[in-house]
Amino acid sequence: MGKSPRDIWFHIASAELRDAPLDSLRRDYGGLAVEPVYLGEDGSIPGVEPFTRGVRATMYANRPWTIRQYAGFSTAEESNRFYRRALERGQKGLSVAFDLATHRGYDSDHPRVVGDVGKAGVAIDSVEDMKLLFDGIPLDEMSVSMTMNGAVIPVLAMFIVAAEEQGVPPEKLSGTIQNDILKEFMVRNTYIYPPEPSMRIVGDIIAYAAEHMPKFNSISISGYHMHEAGATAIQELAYTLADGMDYVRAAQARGLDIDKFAGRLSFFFGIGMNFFVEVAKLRAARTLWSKIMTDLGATDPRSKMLRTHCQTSGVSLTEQDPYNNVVRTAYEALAAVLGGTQSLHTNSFDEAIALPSETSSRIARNTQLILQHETKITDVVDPLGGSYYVEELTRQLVEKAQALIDEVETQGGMTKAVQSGDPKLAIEKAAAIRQAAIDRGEEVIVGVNRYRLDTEDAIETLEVDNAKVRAGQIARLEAIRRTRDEARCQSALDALREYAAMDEGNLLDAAVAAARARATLGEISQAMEDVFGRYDATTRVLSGVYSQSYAGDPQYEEAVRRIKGFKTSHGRAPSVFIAKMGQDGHDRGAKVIATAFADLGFVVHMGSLFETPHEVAAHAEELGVDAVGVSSLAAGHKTLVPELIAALRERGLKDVAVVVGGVIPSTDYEFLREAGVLDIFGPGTNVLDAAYSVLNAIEGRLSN
Ligand code: 3CP
Repeated sequence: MGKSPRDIWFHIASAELRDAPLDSLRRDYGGLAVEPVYLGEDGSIPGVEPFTRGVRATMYANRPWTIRQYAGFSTAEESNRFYRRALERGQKGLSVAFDLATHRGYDSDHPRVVGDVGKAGVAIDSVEDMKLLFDGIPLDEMSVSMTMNGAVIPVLAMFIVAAEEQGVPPEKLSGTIQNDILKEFMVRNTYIYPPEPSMRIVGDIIAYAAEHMPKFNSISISGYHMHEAGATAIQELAYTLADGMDYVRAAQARGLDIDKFAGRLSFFFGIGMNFFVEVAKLRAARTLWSKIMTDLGATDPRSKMLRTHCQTSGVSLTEQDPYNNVVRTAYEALAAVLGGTQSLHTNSFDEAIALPSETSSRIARNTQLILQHETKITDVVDPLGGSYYVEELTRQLVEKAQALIDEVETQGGMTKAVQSGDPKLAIEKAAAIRQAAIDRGEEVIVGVNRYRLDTEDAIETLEVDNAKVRAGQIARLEAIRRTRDEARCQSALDALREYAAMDEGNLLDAAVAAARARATLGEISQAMEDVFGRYDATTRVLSGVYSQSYAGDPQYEEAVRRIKGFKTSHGRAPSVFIAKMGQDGHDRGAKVIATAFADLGFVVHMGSLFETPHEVAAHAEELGVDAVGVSSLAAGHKTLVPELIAALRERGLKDVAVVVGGVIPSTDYEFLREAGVLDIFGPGTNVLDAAYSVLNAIEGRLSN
């Protein structure tokens, strides 16, 4: 007779429990007897392929998920202080946020990153910075996640060398490197090199980790950023898993045995407000991945486990009535946990406005601590398993995501699909449809399009003195360049360049040697850029989504009429240049605005990503636009916007209206207005309101 599901579960659970008796997991809630698991008739068992009910038999009953808050700002010393405090107060793992200069492979003294250094994460230029970042944090004990994709080679190399100089060899390092470049081309935009060499880098890291870092997760295949860019649950699932398939194939193509590396592939999903869909999404992801890996040749069950980190949704946070965000984040965290995540970041309530403050970070961390210690939800494995609704949603997500994966596969896989730009456009379309539903009030956001407060109280926010951080980084860079053995450093960089050019040798190996010789992050990146080149993406803007969503809407039609009126009186349509400056690649908002404005009748020019204020001013002059709309989500606005206005004035373009949208603390509004900005649109701005404002500004300027 075959083993019963309970026997199978018991066998795996016992191994997970090591010597502890199973009874230790049983609970008594005041006379109510509670088992750690409830098994149904469908044969689905937690800890057993296809892992729909979770990758562990005992899940949180034996070990709760890792509370892993993503953080980093200003200098390595400041971030280190923040980490140590968080660890003292209940956080369990680290997750490093790097600044955008670091992401894009620039040292802090590079002229293109003046507004970015230390802003949306910590500035890391060399091993010396990396050592300060982990000062007093034993890297053989603490698992460290690093969100890095573009400059992944120098950052991981510096991490390895910093650990080495702490006395910790690579085989003892535990943690995760994001190393997921495909989604960067789709949504997050912190790529450096073109797709092909970027895929080689991913493969080199997987290979290096498989050989030298057995406890380290070599990739975090991320749907989160697609979710944030507006992807539907089906798109997030399908594109993420399809990315994973390409990474597996890339590693296999270099001769690696799938079961040697697949156990260290990990995932990352975003968790939004559609509670049960988000729970089902994680269950569906595990189900699909297990099958995908079987098809790709995996035999070890560990290779088929989809282990994931989750983050509550940043775009679900609102600038208006921001304490509502505490509630939103708590529900999202609950969905992530009921979906069976391994690790979780809960957002701080002020993240739609600024960098999290000390208080908001504590509330975010405590949201998870309260779930783990007070709610008892960790006592029972997959408590929603068997719910008719959740099982049906899981089934549909599996089926529909599989259909979309098949579509991508017929195009030749994700590396090819990404180059066609189609998945990016599909996500942008979903984002525009959702934004239109919010603007029309069909989708309710409490405190924004319903139950809005008459007056909003300003909340305390954290600000980084970017000029000070940059000056400090530049001083440290100068000291490193002065004191290092220059010949050794240059020959290590030459070797790296050669590995890149010859398409052989492991780039991470060569970068570790360069990092030891105190080559900087910018120099290591540049050595590879000399061979691979820097990728310049073409920007495509959708049309028609807004006009379709608003068909028959009187307010929309009134706006279209006004723009037609403008055309009649001026003999041309009003024109706008949408600018993204600095290294901030978050372009969802910019794309939504571009799409909507174009549908309304504006002539819209979408700038490239990563421009300097002077480049934007030059385009504005060349194109003769009436207005420049700046989209800023990475806190560079106070440096970059005044520079843009000065650059426009230098060119004699004093009539070009400048408006700013994105994540701007209300305390900066006055500063920006004084600098010459005509209007500011925070998160939650209705697109039609923004269009009227821009049109009024343009007409005001033209009639003066
Ligand atoms: C877990 N373990 C167990 C059990 N559960 N053992 C017995 N019984 C159980 N029930 C074991 C595991 O096998 C593992 O050991 C160890 O405990 C740790 O558990 P884990 O589940 O692997 O958890 P963790 O180490 O936290 O790793 C989680 C994953 C990792 C695998 C998801 O990749 C990760 O931490 N990712 C985080 C990614 C991240 O922070 N990203 C930030 C993005 P073994 O290892 O020995 O098996 S922030 C981006 C923000 C937006 C932006 O981009 O700007």
